Amino acid sequence: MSSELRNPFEIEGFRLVPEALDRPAQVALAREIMAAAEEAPFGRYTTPGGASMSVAMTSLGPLGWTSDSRGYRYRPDHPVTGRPWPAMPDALLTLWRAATGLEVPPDSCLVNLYRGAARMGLHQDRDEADLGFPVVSISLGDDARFRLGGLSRREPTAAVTLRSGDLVVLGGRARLAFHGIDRILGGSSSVVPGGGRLNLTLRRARPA
Ligand code: MD3
Ligand code: FE
Repeated sequence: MSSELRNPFEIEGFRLVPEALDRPAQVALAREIMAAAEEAPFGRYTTPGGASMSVAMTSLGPLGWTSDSRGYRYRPDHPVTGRPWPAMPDALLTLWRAATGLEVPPDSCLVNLYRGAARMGLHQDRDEADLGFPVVSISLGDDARFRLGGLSRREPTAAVTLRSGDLVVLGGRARLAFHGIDRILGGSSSVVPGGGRLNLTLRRARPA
């Protein structure tokens, strides 16, 4: 029997909750994130291969995902300011608990800001110590074409549109699926101050 799936979105552990946040909650959260980014500015990281990422990133919570020429890692401080990352908003801790049913809280929220032609190539998320913990993603602002594949790069991929307020839980087999963002539909939403798309990924980076 083949391990390949006809439709990657039927992979075990992928759950999309459209409009998990209503419009007022989206606006409040987007504002809160942009305010936190005054303290921990967005930056464009460099990959170990030397390329500059088109997505601007910052983090909230005890640990933040970063990348530079020496590799990917979670660190407790902002790479430019040296200060701790801003606190994780309570609304995010509540969303994580509701979405996952877990008592163990996330220790990292990566904030991705997509403007203009920003995109994210197909990749796996495997920098976390315990890949048994799910990842929870919240989209705010402009629509995005999200691409999902299988557990190897060779497997077929398919795309869906993620809209403002949508929540995705990636657990089980989906946790190690290849995924990326093909493009943003610029100007499709006014939720993010200054325009564009924010994606928040809640993660448990360190063991419980
Ligand atoms: C599927 N972010 O930050 S979120 C990332 O919209 C990332 O900014 C994208 O991929 C974004 O690493 C996609 C949805 C998502 C997040 C984590 C996953 C999908 C995932 C982990 C495993 C499989
Ligand atoms: Fe990812």
